[in-house]
Amino acid sequence: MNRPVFDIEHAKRILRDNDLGGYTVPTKGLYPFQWNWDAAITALGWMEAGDEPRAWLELEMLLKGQWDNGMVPHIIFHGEADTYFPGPEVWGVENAVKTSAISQPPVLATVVRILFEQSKDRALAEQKLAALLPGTIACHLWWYRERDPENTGLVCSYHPWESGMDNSPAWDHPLSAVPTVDWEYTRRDTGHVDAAERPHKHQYDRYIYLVDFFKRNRFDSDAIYKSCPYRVQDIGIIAILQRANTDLLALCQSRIDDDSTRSLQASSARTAAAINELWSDELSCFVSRDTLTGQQLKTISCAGVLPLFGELASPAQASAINESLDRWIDGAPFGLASTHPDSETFEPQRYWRGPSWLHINWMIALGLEAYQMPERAEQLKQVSEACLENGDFWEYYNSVTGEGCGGGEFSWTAAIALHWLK
Ligand code: 9YW
Repeated sequence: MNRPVFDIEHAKRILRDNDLGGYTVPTKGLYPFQWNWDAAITALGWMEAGDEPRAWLELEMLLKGQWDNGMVPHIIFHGEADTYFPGPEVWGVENAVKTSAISQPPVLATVVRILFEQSKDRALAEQKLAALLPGTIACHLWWYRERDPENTGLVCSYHPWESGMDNSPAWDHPLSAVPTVDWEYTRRDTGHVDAAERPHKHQYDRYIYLVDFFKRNRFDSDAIYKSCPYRVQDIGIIAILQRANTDLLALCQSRIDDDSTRSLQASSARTAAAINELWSDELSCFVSRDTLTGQQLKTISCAGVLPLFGELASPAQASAINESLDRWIDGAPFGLASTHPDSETFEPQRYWRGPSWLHINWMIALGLEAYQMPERAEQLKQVSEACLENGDFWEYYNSVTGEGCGGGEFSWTAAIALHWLK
């Protein structure tokens, strides 16, 4: 296939149009602020668009929202907008820069490493790396300290939004144990996008309950760890953090060697030693676990393949996963469906219950390369390109028909196309 299958200028234009002055919104209207993992992926696109200073600035703006304890929030409310719910007043965070109170998959360090390695302006790269390293280290230390206080090696998440995979079927059971919010609210998402492509009200009622719960607990880490009604060891976050930690330690080499780097090394080793607790022989895939019940969450999802990206899988686990990808891609040929197409909960158009997301496909392809499976990585590239062939950069794609879904003119889709599929 001749590359690229998409209009490069169009992809660059999306980044410019979504740029609100140093930070890029995922798409106008639906998501009018800066999101954590979107920002990292989008920085890759700015780099490919030839604007190195702008790529670095995206990450610097993200860290402007970092909390004193090291957490990088999932949303940074740099400006005001009334097209999104829940906004800063609902989250109730009183910091100078308004943010949400949870985080998102920490792909930041991996992106910093890629930018640093690709950068042509070496002086700028050294300067930006020095500026970004302390915050990035603090972010990783936060994950291990606050989200794994018992040193199990497996960090936990307090909200489906934290996973970045909001309504994945993996969260159905733990979320059903969360009470519903007791006040009325108006969703904004279904005013922008077809409700058939979004989570249901019964899920939103619980998402908002949790937002209230964090506020009621004054964002106190100990209190939330002890009493949060949703506490899941999320295989996606764990795998992405592991990869990012490897990348961060590589960047620290010959620059920083202190208690923080030694602590990060020890954390990575703990994760590698514990990961088999999240392997399911029955499903031939990694899974998440509800820490409140101790039960594995038996869903075959794209998150369960991400341990390849984190290089956490044994060779036998990697080849078992690889075998299952045959049927996975046959059943849903446009990218890697976020939920396995044979699963009862599979819905090819509904958000994280089956559509294909190009930035996830990219991470999985990198994982496949790390396990010496270049043909499969190439296949993932081709099925991702197939999504773009109608010429538009959607939030995500129906994995059975290839139809674009969710928001249009979407930053991370344009960015990952520029970075990966050009
Ligand atoms: C929401 C911005 C974000 C992504 C998440 C995705 C969605 C926001 O959009 O969440 O309100 O549901 O699930 O991964 O970062 O693109």
